[in-house]
Amino acid sequence: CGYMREKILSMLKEHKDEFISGEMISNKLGISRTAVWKHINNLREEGYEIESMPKNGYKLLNCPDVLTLEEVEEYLNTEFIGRNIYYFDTVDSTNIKAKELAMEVEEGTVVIAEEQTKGKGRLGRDWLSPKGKGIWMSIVLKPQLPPSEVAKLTLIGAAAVSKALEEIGIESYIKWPNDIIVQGKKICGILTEMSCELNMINYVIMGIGINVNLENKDFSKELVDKATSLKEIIGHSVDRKKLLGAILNHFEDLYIPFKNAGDISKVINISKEKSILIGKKIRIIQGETERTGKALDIDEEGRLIVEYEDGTVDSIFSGEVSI
Ligand code: BT5
Repeated sequence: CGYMREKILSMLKEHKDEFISGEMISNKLGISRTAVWKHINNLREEGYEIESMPKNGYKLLNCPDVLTLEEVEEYLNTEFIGRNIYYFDTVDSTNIKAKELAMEVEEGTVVIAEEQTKGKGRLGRDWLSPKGKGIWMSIVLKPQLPPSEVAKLTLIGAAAVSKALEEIGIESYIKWPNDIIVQGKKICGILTEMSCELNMINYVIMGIGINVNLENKDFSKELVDKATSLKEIIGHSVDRKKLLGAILNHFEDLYIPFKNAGDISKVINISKEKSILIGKKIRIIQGETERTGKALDIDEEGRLIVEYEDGTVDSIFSGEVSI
């Protein structure tokens, strides 16, 4: 049944904006015209807009705005990132779901939800994830590398998002290590979590949240001044499928050299080029301590180089930074 649904949908997609006769579908698939008609109605219920005319048959006009593999596939040119998508309408957190699945799925599997009821930021903070308005996803990664390398993955994620935004004409900045900023406000956050042994990563869950079509009214009072969405920036809705495809494509492109040869040179270049911190006075919070200094550079390992007020220079792996 699912198989026939898929076949019919791909036939309709191949002839998008053209009529295709019910008879042709029924002959090709060896099912009755009534069965075809039932599948068409089910597809309509899923949100596919299909016109029907007694003589001409069926014509696909519009596909629903959902981030299923079926809908995103045409934008993907990856080998393994996003080739397996677990799609949910609503979950607590895609990172939590991804962790449950991680051991049994292949590397590159992506968990996506239209809505998260307990979206997570770092250090137990919340991540606002209203239904159908963002890209809330987690990528399962299994690089055969020591756990100390994992911080670099966040930089790969940030670089991939920033590059994908560039592709749709949006200039963004990376606030090392895990935020993407557009017009001074946060548009994307990344939460990287891992499971590891002493010397070996079991898996990494890279959670990426992007505010795509949220409106100002979707943000709380506290958030509205520091967060924004692509829709607010551009003034109209953005195609989530296309953007998701672009992110996954860039991600794989940057991830493969890292996974195979530990090479993140391209990522570092992007991180520096798009850095919002370099040259600025910053505050760095690491655990209980808070210090001020100036961000000087990002080194080849992805560490932020900071000059503290007393003149000492240090490079940091991770931390909470504000301008
Ligand atoms: C982050 O944490 O920026 C990581 C966010 C990761 C979210 C993704 S969505 C898919 C996956 N599944 C999850 O459950 N999480 C990941 P942090 O740097 O700690 O920033 C969190 C802070 O950002 C909050 O305390 C708020 O101030 C702010 N914030 C919350 N929701 C936001 C939103 N939608 N847009 C911008 N800022 C937000």
